[in-house]
Amino acid sequence: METWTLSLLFLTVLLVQRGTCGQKSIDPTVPGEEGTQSRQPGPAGPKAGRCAYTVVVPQQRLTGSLCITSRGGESGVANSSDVAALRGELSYQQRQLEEVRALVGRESGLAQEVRGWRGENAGLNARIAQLNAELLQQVLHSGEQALAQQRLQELLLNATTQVQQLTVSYRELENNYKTLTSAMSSQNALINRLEKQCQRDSTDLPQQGPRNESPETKKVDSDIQKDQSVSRDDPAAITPSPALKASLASFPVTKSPGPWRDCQHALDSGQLTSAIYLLQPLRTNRLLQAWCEQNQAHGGWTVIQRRQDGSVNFFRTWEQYKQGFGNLDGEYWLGLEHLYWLSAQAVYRLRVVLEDWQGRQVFAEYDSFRLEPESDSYRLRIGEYRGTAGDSLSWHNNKAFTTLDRDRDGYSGNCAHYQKGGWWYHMCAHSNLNGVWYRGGHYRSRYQDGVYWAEFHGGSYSLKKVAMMIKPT
Ligand SMILES: [Ca+2]
Repeated sequence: METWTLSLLFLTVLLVQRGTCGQKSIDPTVPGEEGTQSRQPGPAGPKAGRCAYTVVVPQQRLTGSLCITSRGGESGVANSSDVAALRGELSYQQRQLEEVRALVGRESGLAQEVRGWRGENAGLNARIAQLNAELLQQVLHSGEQALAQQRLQELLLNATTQVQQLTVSYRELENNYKTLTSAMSSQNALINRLEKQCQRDSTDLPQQGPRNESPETKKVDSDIQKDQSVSRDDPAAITPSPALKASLASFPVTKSPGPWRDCQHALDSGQLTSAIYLLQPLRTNRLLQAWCEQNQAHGGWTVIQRRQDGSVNFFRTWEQYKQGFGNLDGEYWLGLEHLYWLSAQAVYRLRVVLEDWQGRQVFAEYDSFRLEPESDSYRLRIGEYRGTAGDSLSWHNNKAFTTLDRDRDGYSGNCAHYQKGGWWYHMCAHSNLNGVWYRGGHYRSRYQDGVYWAEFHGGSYSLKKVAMMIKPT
């Protein structure tokens, strides 16, 4: 642009000079930024005083160099017409120059504007670069977030899988438990049938005085308490037939005539020996056998529960807890139904006798004891405590009985499952005398399932000997 401007100025100067030598005009508007002008040396001799100009324009506009030659009048003296023509030409050139100057002014304005735009452009470029950097950072950040989310999803997936596996395991356990319960029930039924068969066989035998029975026979005879009872629905049971009486009397350890209302009744009738006695509560047709404790604490105690060597499993079903189980001269449970009828015939008190592994004996007595009927889940009703063991049963007062197959406790699960017994569980137990008999006192178990009385050595100490007995007040 500047070169073009200078070229135009130079041309103007030349034209002004030409005014003095009577040159012909050339077209100064011929475009071409690169165009050059050169003054050719004038001819010598007679042609001196005349001017000749050569204007070279870019070849891309014109083909080849353009040489314009103008000669003055033949006479070599400028006349007035030539001067007028030159003046006209000069004024024309001046106008052209003004236009060019205006153009130059506009061009410089445009150049400034362009420079301004360039500056703005640089600012915009910097801003775009900054935005790019921010965008990149955000992309990277969002990538990290996506990774974290993916990790969370994986964790969630793992947890879900574990829960599903646990559910499957739990269902398997449940099925196994049902199978075991079913097997236990069927075995129990089989034992009942065998014992009934045994009873019938012994009834059919002629009475020939004391039999020389094997220890196994003796054990079976005294094993399951329920087989010593007779259903009220059986008409023959209202008055025991001589044959039945004979069969019951044939138990070697049951030497007293009976039946007695309870052990106090037997004691009052002169039965002073602690042994198994035949009992029949008032207003019932039930005949049952129980161990009578006639020496301890003034005697007359009907033993309803006993633990002493872990020989009997107390993790039993409702039906078994209802009817009773175990060995009358060893560990046994008298049966909730028997307990109900016994405790319904008078006001009874309960005595719990405990012995630890160092031989220390303590007791807990409750001045009243009775059970509600089965329709109320043999709910426990006990009175005031007194004794040396501490009171670990009042917390269970007014609670229903719970077994592994009948949950009547106040806990969301079944306490019998954890405590491994049947009891008047609350949430769950301060006493668990039907739990697992562990040898040696302190035991290790996942659950608090030992034979314990919390007020005496706590819940993680399994007692050596335990007995529950009742007696009318
Ligand atoms: Ca429960």
